[in-house]
Amino acid sequence: MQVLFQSSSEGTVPGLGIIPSKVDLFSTEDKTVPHMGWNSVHLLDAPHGADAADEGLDEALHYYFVHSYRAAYDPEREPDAARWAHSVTQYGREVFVATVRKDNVFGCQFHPEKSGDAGMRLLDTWLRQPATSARPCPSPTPSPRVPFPPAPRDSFTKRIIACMDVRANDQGDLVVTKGDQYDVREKQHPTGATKEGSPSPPSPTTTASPLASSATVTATVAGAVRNLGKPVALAARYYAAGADELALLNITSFRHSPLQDQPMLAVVRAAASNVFIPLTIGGGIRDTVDPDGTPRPALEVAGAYFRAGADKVSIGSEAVYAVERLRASAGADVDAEVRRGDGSSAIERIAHAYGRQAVVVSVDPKRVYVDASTYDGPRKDEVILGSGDEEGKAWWYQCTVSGGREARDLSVVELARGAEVLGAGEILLNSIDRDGTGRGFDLDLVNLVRRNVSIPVVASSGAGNVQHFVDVFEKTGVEAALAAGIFHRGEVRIEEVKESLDTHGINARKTKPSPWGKDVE
Ligand code: 1PR
Repeated sequence: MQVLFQSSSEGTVPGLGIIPSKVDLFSTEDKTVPHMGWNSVHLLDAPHGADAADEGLDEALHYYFVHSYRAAYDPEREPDAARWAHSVTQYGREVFVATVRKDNVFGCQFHPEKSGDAGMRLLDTWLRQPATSARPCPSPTPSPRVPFPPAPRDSFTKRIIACMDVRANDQGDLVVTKGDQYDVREKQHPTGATKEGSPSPPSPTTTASPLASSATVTATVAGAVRNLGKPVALAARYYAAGADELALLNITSFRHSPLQDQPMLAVVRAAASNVFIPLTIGGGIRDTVDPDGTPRPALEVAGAYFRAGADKVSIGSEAVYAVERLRASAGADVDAEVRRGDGSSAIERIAHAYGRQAVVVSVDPKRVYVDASTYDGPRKDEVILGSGDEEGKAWWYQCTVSGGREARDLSVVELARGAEVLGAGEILLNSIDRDGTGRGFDLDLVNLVRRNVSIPVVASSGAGNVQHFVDVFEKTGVEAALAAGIFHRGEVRIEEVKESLDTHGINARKTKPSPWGKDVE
């Protein structure tokens, strides 16, 4: 859609100039940028009585947006451009063009192919009625449009993300696993129940391929990798259940992850052909070398995942090393607001090629307990004083690499800020202390990171019930919440989470049953 405009402050190359207006960066005054997530559209009155609703858009549904630049909707100052506007969306206080329409040209700012059933409906309408419902535009005497003043609150929703930690089990099959504080090996035999009250798994399926259609949970053996199902089948299940986004993390990729013969690529390809919501892929996004000695730069690895159907790549360990280098090169100026990388890190290279919205930095922090009365270390400004059942304790958050195995001399605040400077578009904030515990998100950690960056933050680790999602959205300004274990074990359904958010007045995307839903069951 943006290429139809005259120009964009995103770059210096002119647009096609068909729409007489320019595209600009969102203001960050009242919101996080990128605008990343699900929002609704407001259909404008079409000239000459054409019915915008016939064009496949539905004001009751949400569409997936992910962008930092937008075409403002300003009918008074730019009536010629506004004549193209077909629907608008509000983010924060800004109202911008969501779709444009003239004759048989239709462009949209959101991603219909990632907008679940709502997007499928739109695409279906376009394909069925290519030019027959063309608008007779431009009108010689433009009809006045109903102005769309910013509402007190936008319709941007909080996102619920289902995460699949994927690794090969001891038989070499790629399975969805789940750790307790990152330990993914079974501790007991032979019940298979990983937690009291969790469903007993059915028969063992130790030889199935990662692309098998069954999401079956397998029987367990002490010491074996915990197996909670097949990634593609689980992805399809969560899509049908109304997940807003999915994350697939290859959790052992730090060991060895040649691009050649990478089974995760096949998983992503298979998932993306059935699942029409955003997919984040993580693990092993770094410079690597294939067994035949061919170097594979991180940008090429990321590109392979994008071509397979990923929308975002998530970078863990490499982000820590990149921020360490950034801080070392900044020297005494390390805390200055304006710092820039040298362009060499994977974050910078991928963000430059694909846009910052395509780069997530996955953070694996761990608490370091200190004595608050005597601690005078470099992270004293980041020390959290415990309350409630943690009264009397104090700690700061240290970053780790290699799946939590190695702690680094970097705090979570330093990493998050550095990642934003380098060009990350989102922070996926795990907590090793809370992972798999079901004790709820670490709200201190989430608040700490949320107030230190202006990009979206995804809270992860510790969700044990629906109230934990309500708490994290009500008590922090976080944009999204991610869970794994409770969804995999069937203890909490995504639908229940959405209903509970709705009950508490928290914007959540509602899904409607549709013919497209059947494709993924
Ligand atoms: O370092 O770029 O190769 O990326 C490796 C990625 O793998 C990182 O994103 C890292 O977080 C992840 N990872 C590595 N080891 C583990 C492990 O569990 N042993 N998993 C791991 C991280 C955290 C979340 C989890 C939430 C929610 N798992 O993905 O899903 O904590 O869990 P819960 O709801 O059950 O509490 P690189």
